[in-house]
Amino acid sequence: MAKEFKRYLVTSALPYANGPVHIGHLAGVYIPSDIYTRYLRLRGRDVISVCGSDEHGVPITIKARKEGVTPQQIVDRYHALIKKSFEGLGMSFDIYSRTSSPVHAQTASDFFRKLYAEGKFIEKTSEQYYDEEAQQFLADRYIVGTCPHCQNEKAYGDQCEKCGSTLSPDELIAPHSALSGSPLVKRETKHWYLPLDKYEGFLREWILEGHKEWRPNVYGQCKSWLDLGLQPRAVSRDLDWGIPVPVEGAEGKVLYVWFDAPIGYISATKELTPDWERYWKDSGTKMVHFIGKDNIVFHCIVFPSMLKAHGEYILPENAPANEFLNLEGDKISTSRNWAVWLHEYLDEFPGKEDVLRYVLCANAPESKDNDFTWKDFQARNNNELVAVLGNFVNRALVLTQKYYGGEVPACGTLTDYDRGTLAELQAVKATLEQNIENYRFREALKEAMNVARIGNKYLADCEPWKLVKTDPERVKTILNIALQITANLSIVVEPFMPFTAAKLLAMLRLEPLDWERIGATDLVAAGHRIGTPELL
Ligand code: B3M
Ligand code: ZN
Repeated sequence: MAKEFKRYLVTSALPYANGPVHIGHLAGVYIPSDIYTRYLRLRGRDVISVCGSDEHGVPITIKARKEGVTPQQIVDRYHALIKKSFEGLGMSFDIYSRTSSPVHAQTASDFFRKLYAEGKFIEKTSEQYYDEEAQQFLADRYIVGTCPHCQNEKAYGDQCEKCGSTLSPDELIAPHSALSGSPLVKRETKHWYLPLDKYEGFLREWILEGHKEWRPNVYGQCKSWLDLGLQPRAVSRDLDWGIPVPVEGAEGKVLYVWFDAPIGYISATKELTPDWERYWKDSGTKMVHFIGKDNIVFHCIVFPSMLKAHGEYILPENAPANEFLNLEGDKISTSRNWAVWLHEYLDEFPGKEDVLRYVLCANAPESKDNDFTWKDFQARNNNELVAVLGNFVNRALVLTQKYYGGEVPACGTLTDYDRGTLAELQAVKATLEQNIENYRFREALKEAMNVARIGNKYLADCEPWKLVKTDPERVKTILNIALQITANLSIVVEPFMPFTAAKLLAMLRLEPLDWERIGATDLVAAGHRIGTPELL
């Protein structure tokens, strides 16, 4: 029997504030998260959804240096852009915060201090590359040299973008500083490490035994990390941008971005509600992380080890990570500007938010990488949204307008065909709920759209526009049923296409309907006057 939960805590990966959000982020993380959260709200569950900008890390300092501005200016620009574009797409987080906030600095520092005070870290001094001219230690990305594999002279200390090899600075030929160009020297530096190896036993038990229900791609990745054996992981960096390490002798050192960022979920919850501890510390909470596959190790291995080390927090119940979405057959890349940026889509396709939400859910890379093409976008819009959903709703409303001046006709005696149609409608709710509860959002969307398919078929089979001459009484029943199906649509599409749900309710002139009413055939009362139909 699945464990009963009192409340839900939905987290979505904090987008780096060094660029806009693109369709890969949406398909991978944010649309699934919003569907799940909206569904839980419709069912009246106690749910909060937290997100925010991830504003630390080396890529932000690199972008700032390239543009000759400060990291704060970079994160201010992109935090605002991301927040606005999420709102534009109907992302319904309860809070969209940011990790440069004071509450987060305090929360992350307290978290570090507790682990430090309880001796959970290893302190280790090691030699790191140092730029004497720039007077600073160099993160791998700040080291350039010739790639030993493909002779690319602009290879970085962590990877060569030309041949894709993962590198370490020692492998580079003639390594030098990307800051000043000066040759590298090594200098001693102290860092703090989380001994992940000490948590292997706990992780094996918690994941491999306790969460066999996790998605195969997530479970499999955790298993291979554990089978490879975990190493201590540095939780601090020699950087001037980030949260200062809050202990003596740590001048010029900040918390490693992947140590501080997940704690951003906690600080965002603190900013959202004084009741935050009920969500984070009570075992009655179901916490679900929505992430992309490149974040699995941080959300299923590192962050749970941090939470375990801290001792006061719950652990995630699931992390249904999606695979990657490609664009026109090529990997989406911010640096190569190969992406469909959300803010540009919203500018160029006003009023089409739900088309993007629909296509990205229908094509979501839930179990394998998938491809986004504009051809497919257009095909799905025309053949599914317009031809099925739009066509059905338009006929139901226009015919009601035309035959009854917009007044809902009374439903007469049902035929067997009507009863068969309504039985199909009643079967949707359970399947829809099952798919959403199990994070199968593509299947769930198909089920929601099935209501439109049922309606479309019903009208096409009954042909009220022909019958109206010979059997006007029968047509009243047909249109009454068509309007009940339209009202059902306004409920089932809400998690996926909230803008369309609102339009349907406006055209029917109804208040939002309760999720539990899915399948009902008395949602629109006879005599009720509907509004003017508009094309969806
Ligand atoms: N900032 C986003 C990424 O890896 C990263 C997620 C943090 S979630 C705590 O794309
Ligand atoms: Zn190379």
